[in-house]
Amino acid sequence: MLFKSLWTFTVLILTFSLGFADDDHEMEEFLKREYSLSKPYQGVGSLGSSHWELMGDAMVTTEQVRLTPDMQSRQGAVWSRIPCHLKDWEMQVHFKIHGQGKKNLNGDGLAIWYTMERMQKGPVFGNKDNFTGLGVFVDSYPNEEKQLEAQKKRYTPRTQRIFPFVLAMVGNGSISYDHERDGRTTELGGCNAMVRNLKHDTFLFIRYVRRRLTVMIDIDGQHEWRDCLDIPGVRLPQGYYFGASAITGDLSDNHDIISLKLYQLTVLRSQKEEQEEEEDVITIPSVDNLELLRLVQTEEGMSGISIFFTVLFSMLGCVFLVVIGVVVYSHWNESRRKRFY
Ligand SMILES: *[C@@H]1O[C@H](CO)[C@@H](O)[C@H](O)[C@H]1NC(C)=O
Ligand SMILES: *[C@@H]1O[C@H](CO)[C@@H](O)[C@H](O)[C@H]1NC(C)=O
Ligand SMILES: [Ca+2]
Repeated sequence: MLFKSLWTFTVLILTFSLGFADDDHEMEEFLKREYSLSKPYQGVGSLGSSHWELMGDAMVTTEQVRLTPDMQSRQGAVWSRIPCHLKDWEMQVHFKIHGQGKKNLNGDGLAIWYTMERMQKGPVFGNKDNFTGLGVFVDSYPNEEKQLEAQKKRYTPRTQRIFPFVLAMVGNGSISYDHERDGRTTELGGCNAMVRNLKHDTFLFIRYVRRRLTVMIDIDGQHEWRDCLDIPGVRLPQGYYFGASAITGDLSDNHDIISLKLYQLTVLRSQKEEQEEEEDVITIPSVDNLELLRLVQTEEGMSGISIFFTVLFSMLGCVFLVVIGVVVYSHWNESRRKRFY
């Protein structure tokens, strides 16, 4: 009996450590040049030769691909010409958002795409609405939170956002991005990211492995990735296009892409997993348990760390109260005794 439970325990431990090893070590990366965009941007924007195509107001210089200049009512994009059939991948985006406008007098932001459609203008950071696939947005203007009244009614300080805000959304061709609410109604998750007018380099990292979407940012100039969102059960078909786009309105900014680096990840899969994925081919993008995800985000809204600290401080508070109680009681006891004698 003891032996049996020990055995189970060992198997459990092994499974766990293998699981972690699998995530951290047994994954190899290969830079895929055909899906990457980097200096000196050879042939980008010219007909035929390059893997990347420009659209709208986007321009190539020696230093960057400028999606929009710091001028009103512009939109631009750069799109890969080749559909991507990789199962697991990682995109490292080196970008820069900068302009003359003071804080919150700039806009509107940029987006990184993995979508069925390409080269279409539109209101969603310079891409069409009702897109099909994944969009990761760096939204630099708080459209909704500018309407102070609406904000006070809807949100407690905890659920208010600070802009620029990074947000991910999966569209299936009939889901509209609500610009006036900064995409709140369709978001999968996000984080704030003070990325504007910085001297150091800023990066965004999008990883898609085993149907798990992870977004991280490196914006403090420390060469450290900070978690932004991490969601399992994100179903994205193969054969979509990578792209980047940006838009300005009444307010503007320079939205620059310095590089897009796409890595193929080779992940070991068990035969069972392989088989399951072969039988369950994804044709329309979707996210598993979306309702549950929303519920957890809106109702709970507390991260593990904040729960930990809440519990910790509550306990410290109790201890403190007990100590105070004991001190007061003994004091009172003593003075009572004094009165007796
Ligand atoms: C797209 O998603 C919406 C909302 O989840 C759903 O109502 C709709 O049926 C989906 N459309 C397709 C084509 O799957
Ligand atoms: C997007 O989809 C919604 C819902 O299906 C529809 O009402 C709207 O007209 C569509 N918008 C565009 C621009 O296609
Ligand atoms: Ca916005």
